[in-house]
Amino acid sequence: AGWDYIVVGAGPGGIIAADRLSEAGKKVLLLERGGPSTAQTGGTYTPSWGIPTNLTKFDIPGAFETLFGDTNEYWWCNDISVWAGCLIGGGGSVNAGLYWYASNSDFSLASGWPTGWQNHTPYTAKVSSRLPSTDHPSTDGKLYLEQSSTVMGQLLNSQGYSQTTINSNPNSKEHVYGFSSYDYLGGKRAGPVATYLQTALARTSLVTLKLYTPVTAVVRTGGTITGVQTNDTSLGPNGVAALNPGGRVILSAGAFGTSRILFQSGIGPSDMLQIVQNSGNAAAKAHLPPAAQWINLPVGYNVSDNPGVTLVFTHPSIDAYDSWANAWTNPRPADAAQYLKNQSGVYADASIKLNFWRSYVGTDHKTRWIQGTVRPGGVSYAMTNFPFNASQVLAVTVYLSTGLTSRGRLGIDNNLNGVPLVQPYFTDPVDESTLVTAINDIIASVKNVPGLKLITPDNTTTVANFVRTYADANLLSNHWVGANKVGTSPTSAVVDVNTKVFNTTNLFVVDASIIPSLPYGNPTGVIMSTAEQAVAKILAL
Ligand code: 6FA
Repeated sequence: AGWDYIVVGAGPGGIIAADRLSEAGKKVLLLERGGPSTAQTGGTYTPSWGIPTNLTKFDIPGAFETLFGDTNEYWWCNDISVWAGCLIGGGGSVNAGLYWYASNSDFSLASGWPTGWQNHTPYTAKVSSRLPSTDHPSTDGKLYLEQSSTVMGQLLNSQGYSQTTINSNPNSKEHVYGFSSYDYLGGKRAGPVATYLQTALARTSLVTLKLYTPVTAVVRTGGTITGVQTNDTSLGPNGVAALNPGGRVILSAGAFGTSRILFQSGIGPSDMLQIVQNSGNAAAKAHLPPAAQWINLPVGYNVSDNPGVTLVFTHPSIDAYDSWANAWTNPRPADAAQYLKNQSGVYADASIKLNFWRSYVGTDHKTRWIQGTVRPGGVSYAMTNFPFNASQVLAVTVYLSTGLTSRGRLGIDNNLNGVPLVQPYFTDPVDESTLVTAINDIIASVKNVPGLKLITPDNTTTVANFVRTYADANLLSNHWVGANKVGTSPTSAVVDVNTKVFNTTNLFVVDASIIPSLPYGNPTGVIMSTAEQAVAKILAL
């Protein structure tokens, strides 16, 4: 028996697709290359201090910073050169969990969406009803470790910002700040894994989830897909999982993962397909269709990611929490005990406490938004010749978001690893100058907050030089969008308005890569709304 739908990748996009398709009575195979994440999914990576506990590294919000720099980081994709999650939930299981409901601007024509996508409200409402956000994640309703919010709130007030509950007003991002909004429930990471995936898996006669099952390519005759190539012969001869007649494949393997599957399926720019053809990977080579069947589309172009530059300060009121260095291996006993008892306290929250937004008009007269995030700690961002007290450090990362004009390109290298080919940061110098202006504005207000000291950048550099020399690896924010963007023409887009790959009959993409440009904030809220709307369009075809 075959499948009505094969969904490749169990990240935010793929999970929502699998749930809504099975809700509509479709038989769905959900293929995920990684393994379990949270305890609910069978994950077992618990801290030594949690005895006995079923709270894993992926469940505990306060463990977020410790995902970087652990001894065996099996959760990161080992064949993508930037951070990407390869486990159930994808990036949603390893990210900070910052979660912003979509705004009208996020789906506007000006943001590059084609006509037909602007009425996002019902889909955004579906997401928020399945997964409400919280800006008070601790189960006792209190905020913890909020000194950095107080300090930066003072600075922002002096610049005419006002405080708001961000997700109560998704459309207002002008001179506002508010507490971080997260996709946590009950003091634990939730995301689509805790909600949509559970309803999908409850439809046992319709949904099959296979873990540790990487898809290398789709199997196709011309533009018609008949199945997908896996490593699992229990799914079909030679590991090919077959579609039912009229069936469809949905790629939800993330920006780098989906693009690679397309290249290995003979879909994309010829330079990428030639890398597959000439590769030492015999299986990938063997599954690549002959050149006469290649489909030329701009897969991997048009990518953006928020460039972020981190300023480091000290203030006597701050508890830097050892910059989270001991949060996994050697926690403060009272905080660990409190969290284990009822998922309250410091550990019920990730490091980022406050977020702020405003717009700038650049020298090209275009409007760009900046988002700022505020966290206690962040000593690793300090590059300074000033002496400072590490236990009083706070870090403010300033990102460019909606309206940024730089674009890069992603692809594969000769080992078929996913890589940025052209970094998406500051290819337009006005992006850079706008970010410099925004940072200068923040720095100009440091004097308004008694006791606040800027340590990075220090007095050996100018802000402009600091930003210009900031390493790409540090500008990176892991919010890749646009590689398979939605549009109306195969010369400039990869999927059509129904998210179908151009020049195919039954291949779709539903993940971050179809989003044409960056939303106001961290993208998962917009990715989930996009997935809801995409599935509705696909089912209506
Ligand atoms: N986004 C937010 O909204 N808030 C945040 O706080 C935030 N922080 C981070 C962050 O701290 C890090 C370190 C990273 C990496 C990302 C962050 N993001 C944040 C971005 C957000 O997580 C991503 O934008 C979002 O997860 C993208 O969702 P997608 O559905 O497009 O794709 P994923 O990469 O999440 O999932 C792809 C899945 O496919 C994975 O489970 C992967 O294992 C699987 N897969 C890949 N290739 C496959 C293959 N060939 N076969 C089968 N499965 C495959």
